[in-house]
This record gives sequence, structure tokens and C-alpha cells, in this order.
Amino acid sequence: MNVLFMMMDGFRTEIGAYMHLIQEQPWLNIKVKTPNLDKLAKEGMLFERAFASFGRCSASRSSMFVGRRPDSVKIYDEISWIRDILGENLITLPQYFKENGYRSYGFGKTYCPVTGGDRDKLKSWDVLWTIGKERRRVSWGVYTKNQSQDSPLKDDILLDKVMNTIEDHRRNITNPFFLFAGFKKPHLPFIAPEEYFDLYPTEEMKTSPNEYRPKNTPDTNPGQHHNEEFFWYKDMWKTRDSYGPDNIAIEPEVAIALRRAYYACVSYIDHLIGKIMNKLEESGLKNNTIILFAADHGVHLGENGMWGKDTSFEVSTRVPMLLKIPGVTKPNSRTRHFVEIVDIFPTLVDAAQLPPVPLCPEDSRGLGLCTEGVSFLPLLIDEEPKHWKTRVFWQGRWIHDHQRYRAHTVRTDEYRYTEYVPHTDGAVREWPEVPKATELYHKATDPGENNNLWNNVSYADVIKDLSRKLHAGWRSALPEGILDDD
Ligand SMILES: [Ca+2]
Repeated sequence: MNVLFMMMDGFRTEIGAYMHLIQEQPWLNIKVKTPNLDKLAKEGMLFERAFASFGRCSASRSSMFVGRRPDSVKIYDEISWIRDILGENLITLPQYFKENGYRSYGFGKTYCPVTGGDRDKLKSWDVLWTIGKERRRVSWGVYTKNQSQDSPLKDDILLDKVMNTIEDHRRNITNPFFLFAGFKKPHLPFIAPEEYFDLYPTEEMKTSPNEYRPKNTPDTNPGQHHNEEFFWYKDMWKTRDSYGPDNIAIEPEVAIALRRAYYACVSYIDHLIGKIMNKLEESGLKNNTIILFAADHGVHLGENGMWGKDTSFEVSTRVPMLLKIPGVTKPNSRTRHFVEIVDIFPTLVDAAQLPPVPLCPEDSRGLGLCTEGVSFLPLLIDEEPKHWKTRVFWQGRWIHDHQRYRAHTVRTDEYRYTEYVPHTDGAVREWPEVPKATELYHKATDPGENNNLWNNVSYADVIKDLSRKLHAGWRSALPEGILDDD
């Protein structure tokens, strides 16, 4: 069975097939146009509640490729390299497939930084093509036919690589493939061909429904982030001042233009995915290829008064996930059970029927192969397993008074709770008695996370319980039976 893993860069859960979830994700744009992804969702399983392990590329992707959580992988920036930290004996997801007889292809944006993948050329990949940096001066723009001659869009080049690889396998290669296609869009700059802008007339575009800081946010605002990537672009410099340190909303016409360009990129990507799906179908490989569509994190487009990724809010950490395993997934199936990006490694291994990846011990330093995730194959086989995890975790960062803090979040069915604690290069072994700051949102009544209940006395017991669960960590949240089988 082949594996085609398509990973998007900063893609919110905005696919037509997710729009039934607007009550619990009020930031969704119901007018998004993604016919090809909707079709893929109909063919396989849609994960309604999938989460990244961190709201930014480097940490989230490293965690996904290694199958462990950010405080075990210890990568929070675009400079550090996983093997410098975790050792040369580390076995990554593509490497595991490669070592098990697969031909592994790493195309596009693989690890973060974008060139980081080069350093893993021999170990993880048989064939590697990295996407390179886009040198654009504006935050968004319409890509014209003239430009296509001198500088094709990176994702168009990626598309060619993927199509040619499928064709090669159809013709010549007998080994199964593990093909990782890391798309560049819809990450900034929001540049897409004109026809995709036409799908979103300006007059129909709306600003985000909650362009404000959550109520009861203290002046020492832990939810605030310092990611200014929207303001690196020349056309955004004049807006930077009005955005300011408190993350207040930007001018409505700028917001509308950016949002429109973002959705144009989403529909452009959808179109490319349609082409890949058609190619798989034509080549006769669709019935023996596992297809996974996911994203490394989301992005704020004005929600919670912010622009950009890298926060603990769900608009930054909740990701789309669609999976089709021929002969296993039931068409048009959905699950509400929680899944996390660290689950991808053991799940794909399980789906391809390779030897399972062992569960990591509490401290996995020095271990080449283990995972802190859980295969979610049982959710596909039996949509209502007896036991599944009832909480998930993600991490983030915060800088305050020149001090670095780490954000640790636990998400249950009912709440999102976050503690901000002094930064450590690794898992927190001793939690401070009083965190520097906390956030609590009652997801059941406040899905958009607009009212921070951190100091509301009537939630004191809830906070106590969530804090205990957060400190107990991922092992305490494993589905029953996993630790016993270990
Ligand atoms: Ca990213």
C-alpha cells in the first residue's frame, strides 16, 4: 500500500466538509469553496477535532515527523535541527517507511526551516526536492499569466513533481511509495491565480466575528503573541502602527483584502489536490494508496484580535484532517474523537501494516524509535471505540518583560486551559506552584474563546482539576489498554 501525505502550511479547518461544525468553530467561513477536498472527505474519514502540537511550523512539523511532543523534541525555532538534539539514531516517519522497503519522496516544504530537510537527505528520503523561499514583497497579490512564464508558483512546481512521481510508479517502480507533499500555501504571502480571487467577491467578504481581545484579558496578556509575519511585507508597514502591541484589529479594508486572498489560496490548493486525485485515479493507484490530508497549524485572520499563527487559541492549533485507507475507511465517515498531530506517525505505520512503533517512556532522550502518539486506526474500524483519549495537549510560547515563557494547554470536551510557565529546554519536570499566567475558556458556551475565565471564582475547582490533568501529561490521557500493552 502506497502512502500519499499532503501537508498544508497554516491551513485552518476551512473545507466545505467542515462547515457543519460552525457552532463550535465560529471562525469558519461557510462560503469557502473546496470541491475537491469535499470529495476526498466523502471518500474517507473526516476528523472533526484534530489538533496540532504547536501553533507554528518548526515545532509542529518536527513533532509530527518524530511522533513525539514539542517538549520532548525541543524544537521551537527555525534554526535548531532535530538530529542535533535527539541524536543521529533518531528514526523519522519517512525514514521508517524507507527502512521498511518504501521509496520515500520528500517534496516541497518538509521540515522547518524549509531547507532543513536537506540535512536529512540520506536518512529520510530517497528523493528530496525542497521548495525554497518565496521572495515576495507584498502580503497578498494576484498571480497573472505573464508571471507564470518567469516565475511559476512553488506549489505548481510541487504539483508537477507529485504527478511525475505517480506516473513513474505506474510505469516502472515496484516498491510502494511514501510520498510527502508539503504545500506552501495558504501560508503568507497570499498569492494565487486570479480565477481563485474571482470565487470570493470583495463585497461578500466579512471580517472575523471576534476581532477583539477576549474579555477579562489581564494587561499582562498571555494570549498575545509576538509573531509579526503579516507586517514584514511592505504593503503592511503602514498598518503595523494601528495593530500595535495589544493586537487590536487592523483597518477593515485591509482585513477584507487579506482574508479574500487567503481564501483564494485555499481554493487554489484545493484545485491542485483535485489534479493529484485525478492522476491517482487514472494511474490505477488510488485503490492501493493511503491518502492523508492535514496541516501543520492554523492562523488568525483577525480572530481574538490577532493576525498570524503561533498562539494557544484554537484558530491557531486546530487543523483539518482527512484520511482514506482503501478497504478500511468507510466512505463519508466522521469522528468527533480527539486526534493529535503526534498520532500521525503511529497511524500511518499501522495503516501500512508495518511493525508498530513502540510507545515512548516518560523520558525518551536517546531513543531512536518511539512515539508519544497513538494510532487512530481503531477510530476508522470502529467509529465508537470503548476507550479513547478524552483530552489533548498543545504547546506555545510567550515573551513578557524579556522573559521567555512556555504555554502548556490541555483541551477537554468542555474546556481549553493554558498555563504559562518559565521556559525550559525540555519537559517541565517541576511545575511552579503559581503559573505566570493562565487562560480558561468554556468551549461549550464560548467556542470562539472570547471570555477568559482564569480568575472567575466559580471555576476554581475546574481550574484545579484541569491543572492536575495538564501536569499529569499525555501518558495519563492515553486510551485504556495502551499502557498495559506496552
Ligand atoms: Ca507552517
